[in-house]
Amino acid sequence: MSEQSAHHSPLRFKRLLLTGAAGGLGQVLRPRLKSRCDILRVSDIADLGQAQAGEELMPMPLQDRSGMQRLLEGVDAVVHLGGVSTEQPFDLILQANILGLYNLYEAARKQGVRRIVFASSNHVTGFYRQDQVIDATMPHRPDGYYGVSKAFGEDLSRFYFDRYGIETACLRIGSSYPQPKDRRMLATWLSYDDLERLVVASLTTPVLGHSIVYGMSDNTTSWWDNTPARHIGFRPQDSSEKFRPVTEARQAPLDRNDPAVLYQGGVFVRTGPFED
Ligand code: 15L
Repeated sequence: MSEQSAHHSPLRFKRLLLTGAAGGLGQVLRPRLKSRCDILRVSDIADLGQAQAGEELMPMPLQDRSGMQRLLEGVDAVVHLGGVSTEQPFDLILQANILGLYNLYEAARKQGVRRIVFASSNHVTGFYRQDQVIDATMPHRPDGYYGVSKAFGEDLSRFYFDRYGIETACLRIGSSYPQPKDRRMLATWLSYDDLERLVVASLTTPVLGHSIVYGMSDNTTSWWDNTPARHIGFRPQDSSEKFRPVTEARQAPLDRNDPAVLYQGGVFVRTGPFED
């Protein structure tokens, strides 16, 4: 198969690793990724349930450095959703998202894994305002320790690409749920089908390099310009617009002095404090 024709085909991997497989988006992607590979290795520290056909269960804390080496052994590519996914005290984030990410990339380097799809987050740029349209070339403005840890992940993965050629797609996922939960999510919503499209495009595009892409559906209101990531070939097919009437009716009028209304990160910009 030529590199060109591989671009949009349902490329089959021998073994894919999905971390965070028991989490919200891990549960969504687990069956969908299984159809793209012979063996899906699934990992988490939470309960993974029964192994389905073609699955290998390998629970592993991201902090376990030697365990992470075993986790990445024999793997063709990784979809890394593992770690802390909300704002939390720094020490929790440090273990999973900073030390854990270092362990993952060191394991990838030593085990010869050449491509990683990393669940970054829109909270890397959460302190841009909701009246700004930004793209991935603009400076980070994290809205908490969680956003800072994802910014670290984007830089760490760039370093592993520049020095070792390990390709990474940093997915700055917006809000991936069955439907938007509030007005903010009319801009940030990513449908599950578009999430799958984004992950599959990131896994299969012939030349990924180190790329940063916002994970959002084709929403009418949008704060993010994905032009710098067009080479990935992600073309969202869904839109939050059909949920606008019900979403707006459910929510009280917005208080424009509320930082959660002003800034793209929403309530994340005023979560905490966790220090005394
Ligand atoms: C995230 O990064 C979180 O993982 C998720 O729980 C959502 O809150 C999302 O961002 C969001 O910004 O809506």
